[in-house]
Amino acid sequence: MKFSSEVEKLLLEVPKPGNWVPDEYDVGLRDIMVDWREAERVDAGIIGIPFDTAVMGRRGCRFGPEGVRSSLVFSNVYEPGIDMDLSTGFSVTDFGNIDVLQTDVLGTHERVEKVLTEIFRTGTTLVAIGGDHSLAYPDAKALINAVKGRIGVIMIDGHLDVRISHHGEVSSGTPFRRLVEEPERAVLPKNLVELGINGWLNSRFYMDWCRQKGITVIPARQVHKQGIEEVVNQALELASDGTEAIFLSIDIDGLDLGVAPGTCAPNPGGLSSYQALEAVWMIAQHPLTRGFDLVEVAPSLDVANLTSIMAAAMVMHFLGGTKKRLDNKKT
Ligand SMILES: [Mn+2]
Repeated sequence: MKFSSEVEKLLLEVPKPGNWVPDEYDVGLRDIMVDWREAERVDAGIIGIPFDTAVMGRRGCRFGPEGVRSSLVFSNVYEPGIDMDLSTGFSVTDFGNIDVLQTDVLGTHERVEKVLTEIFRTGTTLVAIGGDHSLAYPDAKALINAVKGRIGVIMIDGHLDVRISHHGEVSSGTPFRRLVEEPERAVLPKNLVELGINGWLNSRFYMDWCRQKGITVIPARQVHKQGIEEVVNQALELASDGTEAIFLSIDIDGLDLGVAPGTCAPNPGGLSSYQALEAVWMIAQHPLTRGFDLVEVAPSLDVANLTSIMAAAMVMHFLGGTKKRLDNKKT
């Protein structure tokens, strides 16, 4: 693949997976994933954004790409439950990590938007592994640039992330307010669905703002009572209403702290691993879905790698759903 020289300079070398003694009948993601520099064209790709300077609390998710990748590359490419095999008729690449600016939030966002815009323009379905949640703004903005129209956004998170924030500074708590107030108004409030909001983590002030704007908030408790399938179908209907593409953004703290302890703000009562995987699987298959960012995985705060393993499984389900979407398009 080829990009502008500016973007190629911003893509760091693709990390090599560690040593492993495989069962020769297994096919792992490491066996089918190619370096973007050697790829002709690809169906899907992953990219890492090692940046956590916008986190207000405990940092560490700049090591998210490293943690998630190390679980991800050793995943087998077959899953019996969804009966998905990525080893045939599906091309996937690793774009490596973006050369971020460690202490400059907006400067980093500018780089991220530039790189992701060019990748989305190739038609590649992209998974961006963060990094903190402030990145959802440039990540989704890149998709807006590529489709030149309105997009729908489904986010899974413990927090509303529509803060004005301290003195109005950009933080990991502000991306969805920024998206709704984005200059081109490419994300209408009616096309934004916040799923899994939960816990004693949010303010009434921001909940009222979401309601006044017309943003749909589906708390985790409602997901548990109503069932994941019903709420995801509802979310997809809203996000696809009059839009060109759908972007999925998952803050790992939208999942229960039992399955995602390794994050800045672990969340009791969040989504179960099954609910999260099913949501990703369903959303990835929607004809409009083009991008996914998975953020706030902090390996240094993790317990026995659980959070990285959980995150890697969601990426695999997203890749599986993407293959299914592309297969559906062919038939
Ligand atoms: Mn968040």
